[in-house]
Amino acid sequence: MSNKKIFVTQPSLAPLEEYVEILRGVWERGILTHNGPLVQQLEKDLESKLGLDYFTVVSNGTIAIQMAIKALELKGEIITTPFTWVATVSAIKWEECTPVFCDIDPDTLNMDPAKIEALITDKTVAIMPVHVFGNPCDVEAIAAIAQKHGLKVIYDAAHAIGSTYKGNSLLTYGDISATSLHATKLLNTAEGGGCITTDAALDARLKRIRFFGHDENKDIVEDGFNGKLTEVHAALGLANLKYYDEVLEDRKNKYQYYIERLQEVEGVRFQEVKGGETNYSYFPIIFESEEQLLQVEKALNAADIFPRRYFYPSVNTYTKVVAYQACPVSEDISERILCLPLYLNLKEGEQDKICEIINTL
Ligand code: T4K
Repeated sequence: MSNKKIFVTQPSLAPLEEYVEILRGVWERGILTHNGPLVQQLEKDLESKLGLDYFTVVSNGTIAIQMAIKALELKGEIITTPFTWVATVSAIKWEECTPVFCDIDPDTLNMDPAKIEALITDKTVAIMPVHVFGNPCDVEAIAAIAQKHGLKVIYDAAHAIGSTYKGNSLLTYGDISATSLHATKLLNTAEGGGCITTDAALDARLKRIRFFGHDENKDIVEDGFNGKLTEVHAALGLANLKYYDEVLEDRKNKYQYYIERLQEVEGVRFQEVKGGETNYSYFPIIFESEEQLLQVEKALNAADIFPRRYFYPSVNTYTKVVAYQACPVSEDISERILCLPLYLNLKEGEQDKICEIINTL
């Protein structure tokens, strides 16, 4: 085995020649952006591959969340999870809403639906859960609470392309799902993202917001901004999409192999997937203590293996950005969770080495 460094992830990339072949058309047309033919093709192909009504591709996953908030005209408090990447919360803040943190379920790592209602006030306008590491939230319980209180639901589905619930793409749930096509995600356009909805009028609005608020005559009819994806990025998405099934299957196998090899390790447990199917996009392990985590991390780093502490620290503790609200479960889990390397090019011998190091500590 080579001594190359092993990171938490590596982008899944189609063969370069296939990407270049798609780019040839971009060069010929000279259309680089502004809802070009490849962006439209990518949207159509994603809709049919994932069984979605409307997928509007955008320039990144953070903008997708902001666009969802804008399209639903939300102003007020948004109940979200502290166990996430900071982008969930910064998007809420950039849209001048206030994040209110709901603690998580210690097993699924998703927002605990039983804790939502106590946080609802007369200022609450929406719930924004995250399908953490692609693990489906309890979408039915969340929909019932939202309906009872007249709230919108936006899913931060940054990790969730490929996850399903009752056989449907997880992205079909909520008023809007906002996903990411970042380099580190299951399907990538280098940078990119998308807003998914089942509502045609809402989708048309999202497309206007993405493009400065223009209508088809270039009149300004919305408070829009620039959320466009370029043709060069869409080309990469189209090239990579051809390998989507292979990537998903490979991750599933590697995810299950980790479970087999690590389930006997003392003091270690895994994220619980209930009521749906994950896309196996991350492999988090939860230790008994931060001390145990640090010991494992140190041993892996010494072998040039670099897992990541997703998500650490818990976002409610970023006091330069948010007012602290206690979320003891998220704060506790954040300190003792580590995501192991998981990607298409991770070799069997490399995965064995990771498991051996963890097993022998
Ligand atoms: N909501 C949630 C729940 C999210 O997790 C995210 C993003 C968002 C919203 C916002 O979506 P975007 O606006 O990003 O589309 C990464 C990603 O930058 C970020 O997209 C992701 N979540 C977050 C969980 O992870 P870092 O700081 O860990 O990335 P970095 O550069 O350390 O990369 C991790 C490893 O991946 C590296 O060790 C090497 C490898 N890598 C990375 C890049 C960028 C490559 O091999 N090639 C690459 O091009 O944030």
